[in-house]
Amino acid sequence: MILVTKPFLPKNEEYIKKVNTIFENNWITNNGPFSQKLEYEITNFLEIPSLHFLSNGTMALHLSIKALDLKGEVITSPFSFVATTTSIIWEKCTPVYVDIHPDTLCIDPDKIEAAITKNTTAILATHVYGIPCDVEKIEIIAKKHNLKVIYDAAHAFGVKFKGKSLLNYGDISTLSFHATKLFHTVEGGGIVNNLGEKLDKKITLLRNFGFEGDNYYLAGVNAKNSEFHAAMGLCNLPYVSEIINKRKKLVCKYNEILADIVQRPSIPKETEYNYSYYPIIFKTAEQLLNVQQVLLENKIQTRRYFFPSLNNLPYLYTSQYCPISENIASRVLCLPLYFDLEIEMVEEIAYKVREVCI
Ligand code: T4K
Repeated sequence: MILVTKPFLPKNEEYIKKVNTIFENNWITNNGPFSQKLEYEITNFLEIPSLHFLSNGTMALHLSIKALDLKGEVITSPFSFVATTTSIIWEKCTPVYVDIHPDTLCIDPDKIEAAITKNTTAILATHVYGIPCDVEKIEIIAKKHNLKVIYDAAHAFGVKFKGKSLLNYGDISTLSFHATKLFHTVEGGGIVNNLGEKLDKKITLLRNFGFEGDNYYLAGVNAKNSEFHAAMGLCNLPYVSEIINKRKKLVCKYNEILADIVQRPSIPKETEYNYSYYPIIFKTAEQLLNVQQVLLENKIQTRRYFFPSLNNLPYLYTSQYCPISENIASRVLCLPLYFDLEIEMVEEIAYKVREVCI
């Protein structure tokens, strides 16, 4: 079976060497030396102010909402992984969906202002597939209406926009270091805070039950990660550029074969992209289902990232209409893309897709 993705793994002995050090240190979690080193290395690698290493990308979203003390309505994208919405709901805020732009598939900034009410406190938008949201327009709107901005940047590790890390835009960006991501720590996530030291301190407390020594400052949670996870991150980080380059080659090959028959989201100018997924948009949902079935019969797994459009989740209190997102979500399919994938496999997959479509 060719899977839709496959975790990158470093050389066995590189990881074992780090595990041996963990055994020697006898320090296995709670902000140990590898966790601190990983935070330092990622901060340097991505050129960001700092990184809070967390248990996963979902906790990164939860802690961001808590840290900013958000209440009321949070404007968000209907086209994302479900965690973007569930974090808003778990934090007792109301998700208000603003439809996406049909080219980038990110929230459409020109539709945000119409959704702002007196209860709106923030915008939580996803750089879906690592494609930058229109961060400049969003910043202007947020400033005008005094809103906080969180970017769900789970897919955006290594993406640059206008020469700087995409994570440096907005008040906070959240990352996922899940096994399926191009950089991973098995399970893991991160917060990049652009609002300075005071908020950094709050996030550090929130991650660790809200206490320090004998002082209990606020109601925190356990969102720490372990030394074993950090060790995996330290092993994987040096490969990130190679991983992105390989993905780029695979994506170019897919594009070469498929460009004239399927639609693809567009990457804004001045973006250094990371090739984190390979989504294609079919003419109809029926065509998508046909292709998916044929590929499956040929032992090729694909995924409907992201379906359904989140505004249609069955547990929402109100129904909100996002026609573009609903339409795209019904027609978008991600093809296999990962470091170990051979160019010949990409050719095989892409020609199968072609066969069904024409
Ligand atoms: N925000 C956004 C925008 C996100 O996309 C995500 C997560 C989050 C927030 C939350 O971050 P985390 O809390 O997860 O850190 C996957 C991932 O679990 C999830 O991290 C990811 N986004 C989402 C888009 O996809 P599934 O349920 O599709 O994963 P799963 O287990 O079906 O894996 C996909 C394929 O990968 C498998 O068919 C085979 C392969 N695989 C997977 C694993 C775990 C392997 O070969 N080996 C493995 O160990 O959710």
